[in-house]
Amino acid sequence: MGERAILVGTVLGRTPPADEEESLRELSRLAESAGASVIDLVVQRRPRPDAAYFVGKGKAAEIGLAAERSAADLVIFDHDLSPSQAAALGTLLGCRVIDRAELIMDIFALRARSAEARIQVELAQLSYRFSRLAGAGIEMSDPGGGIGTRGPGEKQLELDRRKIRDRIAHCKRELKKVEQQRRTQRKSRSGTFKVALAGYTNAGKSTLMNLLARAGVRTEDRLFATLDATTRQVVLRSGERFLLTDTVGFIRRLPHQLVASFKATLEEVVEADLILHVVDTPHAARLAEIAAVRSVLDEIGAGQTELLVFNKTDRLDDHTRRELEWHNPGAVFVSALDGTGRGDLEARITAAMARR
Ligand SMILES: Nc1nc2c(ncn2[C@@H]2O[C@H](COP(=O)(O)OP(=O)(O)O)[C@@H](O)[C@H]2O)c(=O)[nH]1
Ligand SMILES: [Mg+2]
Repeated sequence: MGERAILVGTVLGRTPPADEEESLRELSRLAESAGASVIDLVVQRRPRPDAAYFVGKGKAAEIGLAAERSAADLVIFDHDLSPSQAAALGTLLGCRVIDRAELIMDIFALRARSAEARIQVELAQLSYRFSRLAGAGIEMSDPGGGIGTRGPGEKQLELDRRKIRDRIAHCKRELKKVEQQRRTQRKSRSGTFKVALAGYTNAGKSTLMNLLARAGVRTEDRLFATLDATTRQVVLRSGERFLLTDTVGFIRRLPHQLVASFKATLEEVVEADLILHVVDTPHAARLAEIAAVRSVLDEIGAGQTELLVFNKTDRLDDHTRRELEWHNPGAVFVSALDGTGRGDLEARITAAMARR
């Protein structure tokens, strides 16, 4: 039996409620991916977060009661909590409290297989924990902390902080080596046209990789099945060659610690000549997902040409398809699953190669 989780979403300010609903649906999938079972959902509307409890003390007490009644192990907040909010909520709710960022990092930790991915996830988690400890330190040295909160407590904190800092330095050194290896590899491949797949998690990037390159990459109907970068050579019927890279998918509000620590992996996207931005087209939230992917691409500095690839057309109705074609004249429509549109996509890649 997995942990029993209550999810808490907050519709802030002028956010359309539908956006928070979609975000909560996704949080629910994330929680299940991490092995939890979702037993309750709480949605609240407020103009801005409460400084002390995020959802406000009254709502927090209500969630506490619900947690007690349903014997929940865990309460997951859809928004990022400050260290002091997380601590205050933990005390009030009487069970473990985590936020979206921690949940996403947890899933990354579950999925990490290669040494590189493991170090990258560890670095992200440590950076996150370190920023929390730094916050705790400030609170503990607050005059309001009182007798008993300083002294040994502070020293323990100092020790933890030093241990974490040492470990962070270790991870960074290891990743430097990986980056160096990748750079050498890339140098040996320079001259060959490079195409990178990017997109929301579960959009079908790995399936498309397997279609084009017969790569045998793991594809699954789950979030973050792929964390590593896989590069294969594709030889088209015309005889032309290019390198295709499949890599980690993105998500709304991807914790920036993860983006930062996956720098070596994401460098493959930054260095590509062409980005295939794969979209889960039948998904109602495709526009928000496209925006989320573009914001991560911006964050990593991938400013090059992007070709929108509307995938899963086998499950798309005609009306939606015509509408998308009208609004995105440059896009390609494919089904990575049954191969429809493959010729179009290959022609577009060839055209991009010719332009270079
Ligand atoms: N119906 C349909 N399903 C697809 C298509 N492409 C991928 N999928 C499914 O979508 C899920 C996620 O695919 P995957 O390639 O692992 O996504 P990734 O996270 O972007 O790498 C899997 O269950 C795939 O079988 C498609 O063109 N049509
Ligand atoms: Mg994948």
